[in-house]
Amino acid sequence: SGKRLRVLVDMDGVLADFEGGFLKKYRARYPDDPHIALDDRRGFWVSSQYGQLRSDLCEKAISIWESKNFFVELEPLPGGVEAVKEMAKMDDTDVFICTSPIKHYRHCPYEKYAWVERHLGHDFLEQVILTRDKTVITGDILIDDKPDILGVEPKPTWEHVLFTACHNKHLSVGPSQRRLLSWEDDWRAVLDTKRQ
Ligand code: BVP
Repeated sequence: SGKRLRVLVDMDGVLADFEGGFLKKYRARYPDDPHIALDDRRGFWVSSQYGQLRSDLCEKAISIWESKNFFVELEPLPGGVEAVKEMAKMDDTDVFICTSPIKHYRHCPYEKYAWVERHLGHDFLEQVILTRDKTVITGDILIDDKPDILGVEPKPTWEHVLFTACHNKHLSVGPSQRRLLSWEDDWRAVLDTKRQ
């Protein structure tokens, strides 16, 4: 009963293994340069931490996700595709994938659609929202691994549920911010708290 629940699910770091895919391709392309183990990742921006390690590594990091086939070849994170499919079948529930493309647009937007088609099916392309500003998208919940989601709307309609990732696991989040530790965590209970 009541209105439908609208769930926004981020892609990189929530459904697709951006960090793992980055590290694998970075090490293959720059075997003689230092890297940052996933356990040592801090901060959302991979490029910033690599730039702090050594200034030339910032642009080397960027070269990885600007390359053809980076986004489409990302592995699904455990349980994510299954959870989204199950969510989409629930009564009175609408699921959208809400993801920010990089501004180097040659490959990324195309490959994000191709990834969704490959892993969630052609019909799921209807559910894709590409936006650089998630605050203007309305929804009840946004499941996202980025700790600070800002944009032009100061009061977004959604509650941001922080999805745990290597770069945010040590952050102490405010008392009001909830976490999903992984797709094995109780995401159904999180959704139920938002139903009318
Ligand atoms: O498309 C991803 C990769 C890119 O930002 C987007 C994050 O989208 P959401 O997960 O918020 O939807 N990205 C870019 C950089 C550096 C750019 Br310079 C980075 O370090 N990490 C990162 O994810």
